[in-house]
Amino acid sequence: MNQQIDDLRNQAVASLKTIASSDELNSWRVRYLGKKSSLMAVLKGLGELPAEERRAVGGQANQLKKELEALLKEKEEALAAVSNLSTGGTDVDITLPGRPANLGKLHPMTLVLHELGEIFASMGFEIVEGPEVEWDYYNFEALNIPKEHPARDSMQTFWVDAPPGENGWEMLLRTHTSPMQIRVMEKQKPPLRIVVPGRVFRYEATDATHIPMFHQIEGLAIDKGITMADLKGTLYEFSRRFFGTDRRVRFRCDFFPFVEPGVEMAVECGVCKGEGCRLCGQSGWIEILGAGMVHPRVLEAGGIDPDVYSGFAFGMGVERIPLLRYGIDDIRLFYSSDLRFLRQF
Ligand code: YSA
Repeated sequence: MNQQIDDLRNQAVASLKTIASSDELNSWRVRYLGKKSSLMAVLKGLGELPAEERRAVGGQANQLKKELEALLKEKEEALAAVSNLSTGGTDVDITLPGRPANLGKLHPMTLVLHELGEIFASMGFEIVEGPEVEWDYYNFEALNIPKEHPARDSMQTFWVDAPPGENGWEMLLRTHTSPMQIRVMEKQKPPLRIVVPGRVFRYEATDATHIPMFHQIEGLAIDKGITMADLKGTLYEFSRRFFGTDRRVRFRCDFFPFVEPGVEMAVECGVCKGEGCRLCGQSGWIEILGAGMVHPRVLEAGGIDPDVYSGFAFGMGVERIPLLRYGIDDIRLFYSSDLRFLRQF
């Protein structure tokens, strides 16, 4: 019986496809759904079947009836639309060209991340990614920021209410991409050259250059004999390739517990060209990254001997890079979902 109903369905569906007039459609209706149709005969004969077969066949036949009724309605509407058109009706003009589908494109941050990845990959850096939800050990402790260290205040974070990990570690949303320095050192031994792009989170107020969720790209190079000159050379080369040769770059001393010595790098403001404006806080410069020579304690935490190896690291704020290149005066525009802004990239 199952096969018989399946065959009936295939036959009905195939013949419906060839129908082009309401007369033909009416004959089709009588043939497949009318009182004397095979389907009605099956439904009427259900009472004579054994109970277990009755349920299966009844279900299948009723489902087919519903399906054919729905197909009939659809076809009726399609034929009515065509007839409307041919008789001068205005409901549907099937000759009109379709509306073009809206095509999405990559978000400006994704484009910038791709470009940064390409620049660093061409300098021999491998691209790796890490978890956005971290243990405080990797985010702070292994980076030479013990509990109660004042440096933790500069990165207020979002703690996750979860059971503690190994050695009572607490869970948090990572405040920077630097925890990946340790994770990579634990797995790979020098020579090492990696960049880590990704999202980071900070519990802080927003303004034209600060948002609570932003992207960073971390860089780490470890080998025998790496010096500050390698760090500066790499970052100058990045700036030349991304911003062009005429954009000034400034290095100043800075403090991060996980480097010694530490620096910050700033780039001449793209909006005021160094004159001073709202975006750069009238200074003419925008800080884009922190960097330095990896602290011996951090190398040790990653299982690398600081007497043999040295390394440099940097952490760049990715949103600030297109601000500088295109002269955008507010970082919040990237996440405002304003298509007038996003379509420009
Ligand atoms: C320093 C030394 C290293 O060896 C490696 C990395 C670092 C950087 C360190 N992990 C760090 O996060 N430093 S930072 O707090 O100064 O942030 C780095 C960059 O992120 C800043 O220069 C800035 O460009 C960007 N940034 C910071 N807070 C931000 C932000 N961008 C947008 N919104 C915020 N709230």
